[in-house]
Amino acid sequence: MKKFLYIFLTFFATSSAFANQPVDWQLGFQKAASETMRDIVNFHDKLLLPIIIAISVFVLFLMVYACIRFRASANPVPSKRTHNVAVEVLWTLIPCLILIVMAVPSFKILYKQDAIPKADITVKAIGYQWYWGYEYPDENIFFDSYMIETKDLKENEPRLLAVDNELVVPVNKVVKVMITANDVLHAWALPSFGVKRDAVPGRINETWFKAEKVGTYYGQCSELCGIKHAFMPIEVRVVTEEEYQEWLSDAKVKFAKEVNEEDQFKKLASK
Ligand SMILES: [Cu+2]
Repeated sequence: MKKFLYIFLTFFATSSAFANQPVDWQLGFQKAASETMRDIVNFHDKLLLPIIIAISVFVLFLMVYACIRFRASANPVPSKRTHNVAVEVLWTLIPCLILIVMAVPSFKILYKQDAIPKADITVKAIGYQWYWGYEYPDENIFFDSYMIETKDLKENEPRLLAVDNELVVPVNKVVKVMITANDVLHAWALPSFGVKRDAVPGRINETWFKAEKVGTYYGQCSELCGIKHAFMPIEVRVVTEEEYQEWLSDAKVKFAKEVNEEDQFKKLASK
């Protein structure tokens, strides 16, 4: 028993250490790192799971009861009854009520997630076959984000999840994500933030998240998009405000989308 408890505890200890990415033998969701995801996890754990378990136990009980009580030896002359109005009304009404009980909090979360608060930072994620491109429209930054091949992985970099250039955002700030695609349907999904939106060519979808903890979070393209669908992961590094500003000043040089107009003008003038 002690050994079992130990294994049980280590399982939870390790899963919290690597909580922002999938782990071997994982059950349930990745650990929440935003309010939205916390709502979703609570909804699942505290409302849906008890309902599911209660229904499963009830149906199992009915089956076992019917098997024993109405077995051929105990019940040689079976009833010929085909209708029972009361039972039929009940087994229609009760499931309806259960669905309503689930629908109300579900819609609440959906609408809360749908309303984008005033954004501190806006980023644009563009799906390509088969990698992501990220743009910071207000900062003149644009870069591509490719998965790192298994043979090139460094220590601690998770296989099929680590990328060369990750999205960097500050902690505790509302990040608005505009999502689109260049070729086919993709989907930008990050389980820890409770975020998943389709990337549709010619259309911009919007979502948002506010990461509450510094760390690295992994997601994957979640819309079948072709042969390398499984190899276009999403990596988001959540950093402190100071680290973000530092990254920003480097990125503005490294990933400059277009030459600053003023510089260009000066260049032309000097010719
Ligand atoms: Cu894709």
